Amino acid sequence: MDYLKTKTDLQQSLNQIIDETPIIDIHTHIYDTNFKSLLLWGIDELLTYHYLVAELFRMRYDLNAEEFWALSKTKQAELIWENLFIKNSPVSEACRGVVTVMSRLGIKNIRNQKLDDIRKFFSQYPIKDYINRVFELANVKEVVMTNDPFDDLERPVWLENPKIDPRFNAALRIDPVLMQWEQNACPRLKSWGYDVETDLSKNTLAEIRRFLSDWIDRMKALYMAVSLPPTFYFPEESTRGTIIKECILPVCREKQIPFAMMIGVKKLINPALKLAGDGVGKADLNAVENLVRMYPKNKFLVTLLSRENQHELCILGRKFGNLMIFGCWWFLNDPSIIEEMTRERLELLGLSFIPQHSDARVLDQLIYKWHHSKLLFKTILLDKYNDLLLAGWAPTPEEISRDVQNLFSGNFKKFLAL
Ligand code: RAT
Ligand code: ZN
Repeated sequence: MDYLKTKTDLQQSLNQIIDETPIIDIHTHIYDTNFKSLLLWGIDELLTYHYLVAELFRMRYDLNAEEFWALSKTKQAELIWENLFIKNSPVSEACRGVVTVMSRLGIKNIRNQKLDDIRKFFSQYPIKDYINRVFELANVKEVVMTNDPFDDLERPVWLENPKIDPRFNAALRIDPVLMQWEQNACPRLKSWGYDVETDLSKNTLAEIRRFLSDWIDRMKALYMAVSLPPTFYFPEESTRGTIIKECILPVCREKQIPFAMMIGVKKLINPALKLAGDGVGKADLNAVENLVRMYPKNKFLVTLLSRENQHELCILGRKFGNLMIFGCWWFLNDPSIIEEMTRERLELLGLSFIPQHSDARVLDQLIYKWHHSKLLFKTILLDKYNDLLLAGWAPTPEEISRDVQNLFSGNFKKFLAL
């Protein structure tokens, strides 16, 4: 056996394994080419990412939001470039991300480039080649999209039975069913031929189940997903509570797919900023505890937006095998917090979690989100294996490779197969 007996040996082996192990990115907002304009890529999309829009309004408090939104995308991108990259150093994680993407694509001397020249660089690629290039650079072998049947651009694509690129898996996103039943989901289901009423009669609940099943089958969805506010509770005598109990959970059981809950978003605390206007709040984890205990035959994928919830979530994870903790979501996807959360999870959960997802909204972001996280995983795992070495356990490269594979794809696949 080839045991790794020094920190230097561990480091060499680990760095290579982390670079070479392909990833399944379990939550993104990117699409395959069938979805046409929904697939975002290139420099203008990178610069107008909503994380950067929020940062622009800090630097330019004088800017009127309506005037900003009325500008063309190229003008918005120029404003962000000028204010967040030229007039100030781009040190925030989202700004650094844009720089990493450009560097790793081979753009030299980024700071002295004209945006128009960078645009030309991106436009040299046919989109299919560009997808391959990005997947290769990020070493991502598959992604899971976020698929919303209530989206008027997305829904018609699915209805034409598209042949989806096998690297792009689907997840059925159902926020309107749980968050806006009366005013939005109910009338729309009705218009699509489901016999539903706003009251939740037996028949309406059966029709909601039929709707969910139809769309899981149509999309071949790997899981059903929702984003929930910090006030989310379960069990609850409410429309949301009833639909979860009577529709979501039974359909997930029948289809043997997980229910993914992303909890902690305070939607539109600053409405003028649109997608960039959401905030965060601490969730009540009794809700998750009740769900995983009351429904042992259901599988739950959970990520929480509040840093303050993370330790409690790990403890819950130790008690319930039907709970799979994933990712450092959105406001947590920053080096200092990824570092803290990943160490905490390794210490409390061993290797039984999914350390990261990208949440990429722009294809190219796969490059930086994974590059930055992998840099951190190299340091964190080196510490963990070295501590183990000092305790008297020398791992082999094969064992490290097995562990990293589980973190990067295996844990997700095994959880789906349960
Ligand atoms: O991270 C984000 O980009 C957010 O805007 C949301 O998309 C969030 O991840 C979600 O899926 O609701
Ligand atoms: Zn997301």
